Amino acid sequence: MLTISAHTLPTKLALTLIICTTLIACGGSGGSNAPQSSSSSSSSSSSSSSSSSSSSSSTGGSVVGLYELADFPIGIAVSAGNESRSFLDLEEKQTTITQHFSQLTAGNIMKMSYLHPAENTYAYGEADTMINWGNTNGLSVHAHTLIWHSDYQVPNWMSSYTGNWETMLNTHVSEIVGHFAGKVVSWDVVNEAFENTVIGYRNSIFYQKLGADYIENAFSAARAADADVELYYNDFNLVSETTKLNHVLAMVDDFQDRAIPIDGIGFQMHIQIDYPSIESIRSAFKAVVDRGLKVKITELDIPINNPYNANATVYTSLTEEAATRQRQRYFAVVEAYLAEVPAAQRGGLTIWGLWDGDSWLATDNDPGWPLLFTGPANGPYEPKPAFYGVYDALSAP
Ligand code: 9MR
Repeated sequence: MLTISAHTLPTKLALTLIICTTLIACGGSGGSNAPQSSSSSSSSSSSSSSSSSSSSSSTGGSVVGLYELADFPIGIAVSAGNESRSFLDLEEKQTTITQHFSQLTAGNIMKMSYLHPAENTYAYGEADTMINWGNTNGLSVHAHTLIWHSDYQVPNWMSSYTGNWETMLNTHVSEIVGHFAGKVVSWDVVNEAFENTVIGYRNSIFYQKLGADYIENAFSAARAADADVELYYNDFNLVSETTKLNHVLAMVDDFQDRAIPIDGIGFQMHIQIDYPSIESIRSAFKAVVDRGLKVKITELDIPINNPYNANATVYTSLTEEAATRQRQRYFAVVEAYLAEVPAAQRGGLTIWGLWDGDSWLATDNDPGWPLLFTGPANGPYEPKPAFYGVYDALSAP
């Protein structure tokens, strides 16, 4: 499984050699030497700040970059631009990102309201800076997202637009995709267009204006603006809500019948530690694979508490038990991905944030602990047992 895409190879290997001597110990190959103990990462908090050698981690194991274990992009969602905690302001974040990831997604700054703040104004500066950093450091960019109903993401000028909506949205898509052509490898073209229930299409402002046509229009306009970029439909609950998945699959079937361009489905996967079942996850992946599309896990995070399960153990800290369960859950998700999705259809795996304190799920009452790394806020960031869950799954023969 140790395959690195040609365009990332030289820079990434060089960076790994430099960085792994200062962050955590590096091994020469494969994942068989990944630390196996769930406590392995928590006890190594001093090693990253003080170590300048490539000596072993606390358990005697050693690791290579996650991305080196995969034949598909291993992505990370980042804060950038003027957002607080931008990775571009924090070298420690850059260090961990370049060591383990081969793809960036902007957690926010490539959404509609950021890129298109007024009808005739596009604001590309922050995204360009982020993308240039990625491309300079050997990371590709998955772009998120051209059309999303969310109230605070639809720009105000658009919400109150009184002109021709079809023309306006086509211009929005083609202008933005055109600008980033050749700089990003894939787009979430439309995000969250369906309800979980039999209702089907979400009654978004776009749906109210144009009916379901806005979705296919966006895919066609994106393809016209960039012949090479991969085009994804992205949504949540696709691994847990069969009704919703079926809406998406019906759309895919219809697109394929009518030659509307679409390359893959983005499974957000903001999932729970105990829900949904791995069988449900596998069968959702398989349904998309069977249609010949790519499967991309676009926003994976797994908090240790499931607020929807009244019978679940409630963890008030990242105990060894919770960390071990989380590690096993991450392992199972990645294992399912590798088992169900043939190599040619793997669009990649993106984790929705670098370290626990950065997560959208973290609140004062419940930090969630959903990600692969732990803080302090300014780093250095230490891999959690969850990290080794991903690592082990990617390393498995
Ligand atoms: O993580 C993102 C958070 O910082 C933003 O405040 C929020 C609203 O823009 O969006 C979050 O990311 C969402 C993503 O764009 C779409 N899928 C759900 C994600 C979590 O809410």
